[in-house]
Amino acid sequence: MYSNKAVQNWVEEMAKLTKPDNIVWIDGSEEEKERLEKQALETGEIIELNQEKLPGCFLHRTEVNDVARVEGRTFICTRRKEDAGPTNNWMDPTEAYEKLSKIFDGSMKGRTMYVIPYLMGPAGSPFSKVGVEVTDSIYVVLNMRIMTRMGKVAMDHLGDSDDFVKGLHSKANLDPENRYICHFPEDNTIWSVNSGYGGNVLLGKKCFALRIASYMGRQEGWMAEHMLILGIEDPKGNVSYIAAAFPSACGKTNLAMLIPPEVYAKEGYKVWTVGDDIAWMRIGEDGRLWAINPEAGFFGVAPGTSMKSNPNALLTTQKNTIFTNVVLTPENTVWWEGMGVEPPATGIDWKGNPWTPDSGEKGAHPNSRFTAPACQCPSISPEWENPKGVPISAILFGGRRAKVAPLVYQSFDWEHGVFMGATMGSETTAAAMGAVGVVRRDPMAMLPFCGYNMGDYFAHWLEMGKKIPNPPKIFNVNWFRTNDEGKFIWPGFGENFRVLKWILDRCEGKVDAVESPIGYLPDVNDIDLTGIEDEVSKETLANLLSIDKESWKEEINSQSEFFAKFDRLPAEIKKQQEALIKRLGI
Ligand code: O2Y
Ligand code: MN
Repeated sequence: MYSNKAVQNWVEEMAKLTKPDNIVWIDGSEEEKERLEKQALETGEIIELNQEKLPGCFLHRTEVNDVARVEGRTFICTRRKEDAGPTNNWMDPTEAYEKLSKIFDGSMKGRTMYVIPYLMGPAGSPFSKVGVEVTDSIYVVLNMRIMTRMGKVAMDHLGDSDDFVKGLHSKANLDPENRYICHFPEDNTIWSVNSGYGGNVLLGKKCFALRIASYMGRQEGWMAEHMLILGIEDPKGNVSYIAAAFPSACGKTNLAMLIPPEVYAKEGYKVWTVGDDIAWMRIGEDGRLWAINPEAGFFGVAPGTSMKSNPNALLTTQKNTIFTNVVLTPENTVWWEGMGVEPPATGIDWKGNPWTPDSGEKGAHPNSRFTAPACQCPSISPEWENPKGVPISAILFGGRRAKVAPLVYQSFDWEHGVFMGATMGSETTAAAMGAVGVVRRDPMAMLPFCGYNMGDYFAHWLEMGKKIPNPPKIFNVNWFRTNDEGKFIWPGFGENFRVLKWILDRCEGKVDAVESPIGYLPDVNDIDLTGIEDEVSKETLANLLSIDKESWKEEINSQSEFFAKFDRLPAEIKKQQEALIKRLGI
């Protein structure tokens, strides 16, 4: 047990409610990890994988109805409904505490309560913040050990302060009808019940580092964003950093771990990964925006991860990794669709049933995951744990747009950039997600993760712009333009480096741009196509950079429809849209 009285009192209160048989205080030691792994192996909660091929790796399977974040059951519980805003589910905090207390009452009977102190951000960083999660799941403890700095290090950071985020989690009986992920930003509190999966239960990630932290950031004058952070080193050894927001399923982890094309690698360019999902950003003494990755690991989606799509991610998962809902092969290794290797002739699927590749069923769940330590990533930046963070030169927004958005364009200024972020959207690809090609608006990729009214969130972005003396430049990128046959025109993956290079050249004032109604576009000669001329001709590039007025007309109507539901839309956002309409002459 730790000596912090505020933590002790709160844990006592949570134990009174959930009534566990015993309480284990997590210290984060190696000995503790081994003990917990042994217990989880005995209960079958985790399965040991082939320790020669995958040392320190385990497999976990969730309930079949508990395989993803549940946005419909995720609530922001502010005293006033309007403070949660039109894009969040809202519940009155008194009602939520009452309702959930009934579900939590005795939910840990016969179980152990684990008390996990954890630090979001590097030890000793002024950016970093402490959370304490109590949970009845060893799987959660073992994942939090990878995703956060867990145990004594967090309590040392907290000292005798009561400034920590209180997270209560219980699997209860995994009843999907009584599954709730409730956030109380006004109380620094998260209550999550009846799930055992990922984003619903690893409370440091989406719940704290985005929903609660975005609320904190607005109060305290900083930003918690759904952004990867990467560094690009030039042949002289100078490193510039980019933060980028994309909705889920747009290749954020791939971009964060990108390998430059051979022509650039030969010249000495390198890409460094600082983070793949979340950025906390503050104004530094030098007037620039500085960012840290508050996490310590990657909770990456497994299907589609291969030595071709993302070698760095795959190599990160070769040891000390927990795999969730993937195929177990006869040699006790793992497999998933899109891994780029032949499937095993037989295996056990994510549901725990015998499986063969010709069964007609997917072996791994499409949202199956790996939880892997960031420090194992071959491209991890030497600066990734720098307590000062890294200075951000450019912010990127993007999504999947078949026609409307060009490959890349730059905003005219910060306010225009905020408008670009506010109008971000992605077109649906899989029939399972509803109609194909429908735009899902996802401002700054924060729609499911903003802990307060999204209109106020836009206002916060605009306010930050006034306070940052030397702000990052803002860009929009789109890797997903398609031709008339529906095929992607831009090769993507490592080739995206060519676009990043133009972006950094713009930041450094090394290259001119073409002014267009939507922003600054590259001249067709300024995106280097050396080595891919066969795939992307100058003409193709010109097509990738073209603007189709009819598509923009539709786009603006769709933006207006989305904005219509906002009760607190800053006037500046409407003003930006009107200016765009005027520039387009539509
Ligand atoms: O479904 C989940 O619980 C995971 S979702 C996720 C995981 C890692 C990083 N990003 C996301 C996301 O949905 O943005
Ligand atoms: Mn994410």
